[in-house]
Amino acid sequence: MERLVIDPVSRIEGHLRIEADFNDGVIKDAFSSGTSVRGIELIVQGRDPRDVWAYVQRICGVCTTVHALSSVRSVEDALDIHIPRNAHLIREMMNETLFVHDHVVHFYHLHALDWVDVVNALKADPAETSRIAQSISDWPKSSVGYFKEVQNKIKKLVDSGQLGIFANGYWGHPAYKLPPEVNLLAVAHYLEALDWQKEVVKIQTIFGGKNPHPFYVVGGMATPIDINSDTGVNAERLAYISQLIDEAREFVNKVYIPDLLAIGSFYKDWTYGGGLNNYLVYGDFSTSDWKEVKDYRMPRGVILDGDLSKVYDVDPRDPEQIKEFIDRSWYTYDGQRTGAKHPWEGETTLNYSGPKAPYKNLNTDDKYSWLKSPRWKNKPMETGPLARMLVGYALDKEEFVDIVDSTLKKLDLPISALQSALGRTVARGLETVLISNWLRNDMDELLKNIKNGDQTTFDRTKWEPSTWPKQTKGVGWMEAPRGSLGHWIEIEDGKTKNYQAVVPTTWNASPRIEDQNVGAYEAALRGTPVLDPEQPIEILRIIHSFDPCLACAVHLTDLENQKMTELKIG
Ligand code: NFE
Ligand code: MG
Repeated sequence: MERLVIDPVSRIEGHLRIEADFNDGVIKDAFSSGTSVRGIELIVQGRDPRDVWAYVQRICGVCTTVHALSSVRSVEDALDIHIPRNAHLIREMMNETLFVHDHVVHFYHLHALDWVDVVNALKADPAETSRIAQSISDWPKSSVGYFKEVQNKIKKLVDSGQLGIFANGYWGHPAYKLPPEVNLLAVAHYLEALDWQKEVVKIQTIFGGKNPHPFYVVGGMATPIDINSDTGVNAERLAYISQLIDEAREFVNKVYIPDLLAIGSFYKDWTYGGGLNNYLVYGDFSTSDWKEVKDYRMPRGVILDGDLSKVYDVDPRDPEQIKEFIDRSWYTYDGQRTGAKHPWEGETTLNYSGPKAPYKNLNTDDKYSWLKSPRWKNKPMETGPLARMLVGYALDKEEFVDIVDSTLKKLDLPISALQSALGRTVARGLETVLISNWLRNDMDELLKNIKNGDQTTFDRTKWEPSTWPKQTKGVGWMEAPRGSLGHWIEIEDGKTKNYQAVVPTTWNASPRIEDQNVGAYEAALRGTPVLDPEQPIEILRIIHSFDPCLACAVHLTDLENQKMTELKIG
């Protein structure tokens, strides 16, 4: 048995380390470790619950809006605050915009190069690339001259010996299967998507005042709608958002999805990376209030062992359902090295017991990660786009069934093929289509409301802490791009007593509790053949298909002293 270490796994957010044992070219077992830790759950203790969103939003700059949304939801749940309709619609659109932005950026900039050989695009005939482009889409940038120009750009990079954003790829690896012409098409769209992504986030910038980390407020949104004003969110800004939404949908439907299917069709026999086949979705995108589960456009549920005939209910409030284990994580609970707690009882006590740097290997027989291990009814779960597509499909939601069935038909694949790395990547594209449609619908509804004279975005009825109960607790759940997210808050005397975030990547990248109870990454890697251990592209394909965000998953510490700085704010 040989142990392979990839640290850090690149083209992700945060620090992820994979240690994989393999034998005869096949991964027998794998260990996923988050190697940095932050203290954001601790920072907010004792603070005003109305301010917490602004702190926890800094958990991540990639899913730049979700922690604020989960946080205000948790406080509003605890205080029974209901927000105005416009605020609900704007919050939905903030998240929908994030999904569309995040998924496109993930596909082109974080994941595509596991499937697309950039250097091989130099061998392409641009006329043939142009023909292929026009056969799969009516996206206007498709001339022979355009693809020649892109090819020249790549050639300049390669000739200079400095590949820049394309450096350190495994170019020429036999696992790359695309013809040169399709590689060229994908690289062209990689560059176009870089430009496009800075446009779509303007929707968040306008509604939320800035991006990354737009503004929220407990009780609604801090969005100053006044259609007759010269400033703020006026008629002109709203028309601009509408235009950005249409442009975003056009890019998704004419570039992202055709590319996804074109690339996917060459990798149909690469069926690895499924893994757990247990899927968890809290659900979200309600057409009424966020807690109205029956009105979710993205439905809630759990699927076990890949059995789509049964969908189990999920309740983030139930202490028997959601627990975080620390058996293999560098924490203690009540001074003990093992155990499990529901987030309302949760505890963040750092207790590093790993090797001293520099080290060769982690002690994977004991604790080996800063991530805790969240479990549903003690079972490990995958969360994210694949889980959401499968739960929507299993519950017979029309939009989900239609898009999944038509895509599988185009690719000539059975539904079971989705339970793989490539299937996860396809599922992410399909949900982008659904969510970009909802983005359009929500904007239309907001415009209708405004036209009817409603410009309210904030309700201050329960703004004053004197109106709050002495003690209360709440949970804000949602779907974030990488999966189900929950923030649990306990409020006492107007202050935050305890705060716990359980994040999508914590579910997916969690360490095992025991060898039969491993997280989604570890399960997905087991049994995968690796052609060349010096260039483990197979591991990247599988891990990247989850779109890891370790910054989110381990929400600073000096490894020796456990405490790096103490800030006194007067
Ligand atoms: Ni930092 Fe995040 C998302 C959250 S993590 S990216 O999506 O929450 O898995
Ligand atoms: Mg946490």
